Amino acid sequence: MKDSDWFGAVALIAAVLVVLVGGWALSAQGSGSAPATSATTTSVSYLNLTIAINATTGMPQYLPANFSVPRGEVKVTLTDEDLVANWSTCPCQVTGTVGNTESINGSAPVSAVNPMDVAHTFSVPQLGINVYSPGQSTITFTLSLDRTGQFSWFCEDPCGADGLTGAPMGVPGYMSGTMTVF
Ligand SMILES: [Cu+2]
Repeated sequence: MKDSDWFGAVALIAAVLVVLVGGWALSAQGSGSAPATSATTTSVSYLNLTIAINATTGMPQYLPANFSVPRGEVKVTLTDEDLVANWSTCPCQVTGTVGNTESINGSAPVSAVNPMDVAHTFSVPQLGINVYSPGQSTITFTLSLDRTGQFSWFCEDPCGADGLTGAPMGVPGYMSGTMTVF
């Protein structure tokens, strides 16, 4: 192929891309005030987290601790295999989720959780997210993530036998990790 043909082909591809991207941008703008009904702008994805008992240390551990989710709506299921616990100073107000609610074992959405029932939290301070997990339970909640980046999450319930040192609270990957939004 001659150089001029190459140039022509590249120019054609570039022109097609400009048209495609431009059209996408226009349609994204056009959806405006109704993103919930627009399949092109709201992705829905799913994230499954488990709090399991580490077979070696015997300590509760989030699996996975480091994970990636796309922007948009993320429907999270958190299965807690740890024992029921009582965190008397729990703030226990659900924040940062869609509706500021969570469901516990398939319940209707609740905005507050009984401190007597809280074994662990899933908290992302940068995003204002706080959800509360009773032990031996499955909670579900939806996140609406509009910022990309890496966000540290924590369990804020001092759930280790020795407080904040050692596993699980003091060892990354047990009760803390990184959520990457892409
Ligand atoms: Cu914990």
